Amino acid sequence: MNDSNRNKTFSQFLLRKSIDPGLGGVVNDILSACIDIANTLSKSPIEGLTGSSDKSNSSGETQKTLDLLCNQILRDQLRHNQSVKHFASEEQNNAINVNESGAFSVAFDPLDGSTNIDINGSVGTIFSILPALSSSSPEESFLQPGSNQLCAGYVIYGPATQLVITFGKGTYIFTLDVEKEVFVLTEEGVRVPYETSEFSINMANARSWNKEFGNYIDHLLDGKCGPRQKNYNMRWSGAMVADIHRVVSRGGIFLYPSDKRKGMQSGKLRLIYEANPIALILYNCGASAFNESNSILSVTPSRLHQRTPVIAGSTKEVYTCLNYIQDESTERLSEYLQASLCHD
Ligand code: FDP
Repeated sequence: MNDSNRNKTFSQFLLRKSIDPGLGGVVNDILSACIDIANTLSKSPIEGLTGSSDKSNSSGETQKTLDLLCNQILRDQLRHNQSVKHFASEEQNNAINVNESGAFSVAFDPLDGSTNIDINGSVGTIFSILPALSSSSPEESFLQPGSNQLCAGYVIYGPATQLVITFGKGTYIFTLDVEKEVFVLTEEGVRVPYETSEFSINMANARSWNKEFGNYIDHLLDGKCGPRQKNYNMRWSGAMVADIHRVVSRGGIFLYPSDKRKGMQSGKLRLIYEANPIALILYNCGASAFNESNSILSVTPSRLHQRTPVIAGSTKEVYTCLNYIQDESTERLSEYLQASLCHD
């Protein structure tokens, strides 16, 4: 990284890149909320904030106490920002009107991977900023394809708190200086390697996958002895932000496909709050993000809480996976190649 840019604060970065001040102000407010969230998370076991609440979200998932608290922190911060027209959260049923003359619609997942909270694992906040539409309902403003996003980012709360962000040209990583409470630039021009030998999936769902997708994973597991002719490593943290951050940092493929379980026919992850912002970040570092047939960013959502399959990461591996899903002949190829014995 160019030394003159290292440790530039986020505010200095906004000025240097001539980011629209209204848009920059919205991101600054999101980041203030994220600093609050980081502080809240670090004290949560002391203050008895871990564990589940007695509430559930619109998808019927039980909400953690911290899901609700982090949602409230973001709401409180954004509702005073004059540039925000609406916001929508994974943790709320409906989109909220903020300021009629605002220019932006902000969607967020306040605490992604919150099941990791109880094990002190990494979690994150994901956000997406769209141009606000002057439409009849706040919800309609969010029903735009992800390619319309003006800015997308996530903050990962791990050993360091980091912001990964794109304004549609390149992806940047900032690290929170906890003493000064500012994010400083620690990496620019982030690139995800084109090829990988690492995949990320919840293998416990294998029995529910469709046949073609199962073949793809089988061939990764076959390693050098199978048609892919190389060994793969697997990692799954259980928080999308953490698994995607690995992909951003060193390449890989992240997979949450559709499967045959009840309610999972369209996958598990949310298009507007999770998949779209992650997809914009990945595309801006040379990686790819698809549902099982199209680029995620090309999909126009029809519902606020719409789910989507996600196949994202190192481009060559993403395309290979799509070839399997869309072509049953790989099974025959596998049988043929398996006939020749191979050992590590
Ligand atoms: P969580 O439910 O803990 O918020 O957003 C959904 C998500 O986590 C992702 O962060 C994560 O990748 C996925 O669900 C994990 O799902 P499984 O428990 O089915 O593996």
